[in-house]
Order: sequence, then structure tokens, then C-alpha cells
Amino acid sequence: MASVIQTAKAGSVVLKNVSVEDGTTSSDIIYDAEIPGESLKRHPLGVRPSGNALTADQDLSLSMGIFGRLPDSLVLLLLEFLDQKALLRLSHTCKGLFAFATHDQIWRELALRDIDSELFWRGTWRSSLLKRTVRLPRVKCQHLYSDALYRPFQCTNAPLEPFTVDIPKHNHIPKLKDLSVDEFAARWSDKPFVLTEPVKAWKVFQDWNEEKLLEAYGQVQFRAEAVDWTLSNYVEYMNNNQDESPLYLFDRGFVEKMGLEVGEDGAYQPPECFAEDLFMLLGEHRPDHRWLIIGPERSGSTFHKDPNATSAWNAVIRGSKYWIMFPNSVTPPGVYVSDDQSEVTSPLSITEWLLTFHEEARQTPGCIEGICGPGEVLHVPSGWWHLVVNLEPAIAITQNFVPKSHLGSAINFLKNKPDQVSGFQSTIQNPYALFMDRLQEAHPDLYESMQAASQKKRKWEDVVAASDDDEGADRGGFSFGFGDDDLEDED
Ligand SMILES: O=C(O)CCC(=O)C(=O)O
Ligand SMILES: [Fe+2]
Repeated sequence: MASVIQTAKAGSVVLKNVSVEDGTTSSDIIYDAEIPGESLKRHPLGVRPSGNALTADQDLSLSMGIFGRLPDSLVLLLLEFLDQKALLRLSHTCKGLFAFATHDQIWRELALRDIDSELFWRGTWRSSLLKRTVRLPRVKCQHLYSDALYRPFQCTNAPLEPFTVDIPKHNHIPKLKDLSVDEFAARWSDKPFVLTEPVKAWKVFQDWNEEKLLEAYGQVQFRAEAVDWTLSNYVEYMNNNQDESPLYLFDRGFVEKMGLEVGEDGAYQPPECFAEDLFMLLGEHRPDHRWLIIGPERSGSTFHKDPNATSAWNAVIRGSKYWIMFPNSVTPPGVYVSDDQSEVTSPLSITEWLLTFHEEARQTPGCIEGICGPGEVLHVPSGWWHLVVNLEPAIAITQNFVPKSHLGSAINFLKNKPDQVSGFQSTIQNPYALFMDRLQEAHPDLYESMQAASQKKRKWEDVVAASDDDEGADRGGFSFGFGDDDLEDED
């Protein structure tokens, strides 16, 4: 078995007499990830990008048997079918498969496949699943050439700052001190902007930091993507992980779980200009509309539009977020949308998108970007695309709402995209009918004008369809202000 000796390199330890079946010798294995002065660009096992194979005189994949003949991404995909035991065994067969079978993304997939909320975070997914802190032997794999292994490492370690500086002048998201309801309705409900003042008066802005949250809510479970973890476990994860796309705490039940009061004199209060919210008419049946968001650097949200054609505000309590946004009609570079907009495909990780498409995006007309810092709140108008990345560990609250100016969009969405409507309790069979009933009851005039706009639009579309039949002409692009620029009436 292995005996351990200190080496000349400070902080690292070499294993002696390790029996690894491909002939790895003691000098092939180094313990400890921290080697002072080592370039961040170097993969911990020395794995290099695929292109290096072209000029290489050695290639570890030649000793990987059948696996060595498959594309590296397919090897990773196949390994996702294995369990812990099989992965451990495979990792002992040769250096190349050691690198693949210890790749932490595989262990993350394994953990998330059958997630256990009791899973205690130990720095890597592999250690957490094995229930002990296992420091990975640093088998030298500099003759393994694999983008599938190298790229996630590169993305995890790519600095984000270069993407956030030198924002072209016309791309800047405007910053305002505060806005009244009337100013918002008259000029701003279609534009992203940042308010710099109102959040600074919130109790949670004064109170919330990692320490205090842990003290008060450390044992409360919150939702982080597919996992329900205690806040204390999530914070352990947040402060010590190497995931390319870290799990993001995004909890819709935080107000109840934390026993918060919302409103004047409460823990927080929506800024005045966002107070008008017609989905409030749905009362306890309104779809999910507020979330606590916590995440480390690199965590964030890939490109999406907010649900049910709602608008949103996003208030940063701690940390900072970089936002890049596009209006409804401009699909961001690198994002592919199905005709009915029900499916959005884009690179899996935010950093991958930034590395590949950011430069082009910045030059795309309509692009708008900026950083939202602590105490600031950003407005996302209905229908706008946005990608958000945390530049440092961040705590935020977001809330979705329907201002009068986007009521048409929300109604049209509920009516014409029932398969894409989200966040309602499953007992609500017909969100559209429920909302229209409530609207008619509370605001008969508004209800009538929405109905009239809808009918006008339908008539116009009949005319266009008839003339298209006659002339084969394309006459899209006109709307009667029903606020539904990209929503086709599909009934
Ligand atoms: O903070 C974030 O990651 C952004 C969340 C988001 O998409 C939103 O608030 O609409
Ligand atoms: Fe969003």
C-alpha cells in the first residue's frame, strides 16, 4: 500500500508504491491541489485541449481500450450510466480512464440523479457521495487530450471581469435614483433600468449577510435547483466548489419559511414604481412570483424570458450581478428558439456563452448591459431576454409583476400559450379564465378594453390572412397595442 513522503514542492505530498495497473509509478502521482505558483490554466491532472493531440508523440487514449476510440464527450456520456462502484473500478484501470472516471461533473450527475437532501457537502461531488473527503491523487495526464475534460475546468477558472468592463456607451442600462408609479407607467415600463435608492431602506438590506442568515436560518431547507438543502449545507457548497455552473439557490417559499413580513415596516417592500401588479387579483391562486436567490461567483441565470409574460424586479442585497439583455424581438446570439418559443437552446454554462458569444452579442443592436450592485434593483420588462451572472457571492430577492402596460401580453400568454403557462397550482385548470373573471370583477373597464383590443386584433388578423391568401403577401408586424409583439394568437 501507499506510504507518504514530503516533496520539495511546498504543500504537496507524493504517494510511494501505489499500485495502479497501467504502470503508474510514485512519481506519477501527486497529492494536494495547491501547488504555489502553478498556472491556473493548468488542469489539475494536466489534461490538455484536444487540439494538442495533433502534434503529440504520446497519447493516453491509446491505453484506454475501446473507450480510447470514442469521442471524449461520448465517453463522459457513457460514464454517466455507471454507479459509484463502477466509476471507482474504472478509475483504477489506466491514467486516461482515471481522468474520465474522477471528473467531478460525472459525480455531480450521479448525485443529482437520485438526490438526497441529507447529502453533506465535502468540497467535491465525489467526496460528498463517498461520504469522506478524498483528495484526488494527481495522476499525470498531460498526454490526455480532451476538450470535454479541459473545457469545464477552463470555464470554471475563466475570470468574469473582462466581460463586464468597457461596456459600449449606448449599451449601458440607465441608473436612476427612484421613480414614481406615474413616471414608470408613462416612460419606463418597456425599458430596463436600475434604481439605486429604494432597496437601501429595506430591513433585509441592513440585516442580511452570510453570518446572520446562517445564525437565523442555517437549518431551514431551501431549494437549489433539484436539491432541497439546509442553508448551512448550501453555504458550505457555495464557498467551496469547482462546478462550472454552480447550483443556484432559488427559493419561491422564502417569505413563509423565514417568517418575513412584506410591506411597509416589513422585511422588504417592492419599490413604489413596481407596486401596480394586476396578478395580485389572483390572490392565493397567483402563480409563483417571488424568490430568494443566493449563489456564488459564476452562478446565475442563462438566457430566458420571465414566465407568463410578466415583468420583474431583482434587488441585490449582497454581491453584484452582471446583466446582459435583449428586447423581445432580438434573439441573443448563441440562443436558438423553437417557433412557438416553448424551447430555448443555448450553451449549457454561462461562462461558455460568455467565452463564445459575448463579443458578438455586445455588437448586436438592442443589446443592453450593466452591473447591479448591493442596494440596487433592476427592472426586467415583460418579454425581454436576459442572462445574469454573479460576479461574487450574492444574495438577492426578485419578484414578478404585471403592470397595466403589459396586461395585454400577460392575458395573451395565458390565453394562447396554455402549455407554457407556469407556476400555477396544479388545481387551477384554466388560469386564463380565472384571471379574466377576477379582472372583470375588479376592473370592468379594463376588462372591456382588453376584450375589445383582442377582438380588433382578431379581425385584423382575419383581414391579413385573407389578403395573404389572395396575394401571398407577408404583412406581419402590426399590433393594436395588445402588447403581444411576439405572441401569436393561436386559437
Ligand atoms: O439573479 C438572477 O440570477 C436573475 C434572476 C432572474 O432571471 C430574474 O430575476 O428575472
Ligand atoms: Fe428572469
